[in-house]
Amino acid sequence: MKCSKCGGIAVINMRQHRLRLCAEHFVAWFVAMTQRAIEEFRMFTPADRVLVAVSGGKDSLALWDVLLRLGYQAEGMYISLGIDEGIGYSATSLAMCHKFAAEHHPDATLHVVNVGLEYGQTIPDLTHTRQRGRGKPCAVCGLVKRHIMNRVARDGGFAAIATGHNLDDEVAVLMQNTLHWQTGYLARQAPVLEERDGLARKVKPLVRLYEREAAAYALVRGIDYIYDECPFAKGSTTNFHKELLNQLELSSPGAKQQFYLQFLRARDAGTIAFAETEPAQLHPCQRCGQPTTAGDLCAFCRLWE
Ligand code: Q46
Ligand code: ZN
Ligand code: ZN
Repeated sequence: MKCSKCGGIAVINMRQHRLRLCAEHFVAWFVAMTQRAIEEFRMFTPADRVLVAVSGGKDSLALWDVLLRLGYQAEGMYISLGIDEGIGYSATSLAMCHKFAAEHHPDATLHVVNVGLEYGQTIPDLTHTRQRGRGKPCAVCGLVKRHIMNRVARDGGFAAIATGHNLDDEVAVLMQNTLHWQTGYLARQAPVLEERDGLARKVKPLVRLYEREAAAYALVRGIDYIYDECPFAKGSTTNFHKELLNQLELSSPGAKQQFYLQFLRARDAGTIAFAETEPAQLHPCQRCGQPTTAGDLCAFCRLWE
């Protein structure tokens, strides 16, 4: 297999782009595709400070690497959830973030928030007290992560929070929203969520890239990452939809990309329209000051009551 650009040995064949690239040209292509999304969706500029949510996985570490290589002011943020499940998930993923910074960008800043140490209970502890250990901890976990990310972004004066969501993630959500005709979500699903009433701006610079491309990027750049996903992600609907979409992609290369990008184009051009539900009114929580739709206390503060 030869590189479409230089004739050297190709390390990846991207059928949806009819492109085979060698290691050097693939890295340049991946960085350029990220930059293209940042500009196309007006995510941020070199003058902005960006907080990158890193999990120790391939997507978020690849994103942090690309942003730093592009010269953006990108600081990492890791939230330690205290999940072990026999594989030391949180400990290993934090170690991967430190290792990445030390090996690739020793001058980079990594903010670490340890939920257990800072608030007295880990995510599994909270699930135990709140749900008597029943069900998955994902609802509590999502709430805690959103709160902490928003707090760090706001206190640190960051222009945006960048997450490593790739095209596979976004297209799986799109499929889920379409299958259930969640029109409110379909009206809002986007690579950029604007700042609103104290909720930090959120951006997804890898939206043009497939998951396998992020994995290939990490491999070619020698980025070590945690291969296991969070043990609680197993069997999720998102993973099931990702598998279905991969089968579709196999027989029809580019299907995932088309589904997502054409949805964005058609919606933004007004060809398809979804009635946007009026966003709920937000007011500051009396304890932490973060925006909430609930009563005096936000859902996060009520967790610890
Ligand atoms: S929500 Fe659930 Fe994730 Fe939290 S408990 Fe793990 S799978 S990490 S994205
Ligand atoms: Zn080449
Ligand atoms: Zn609060």
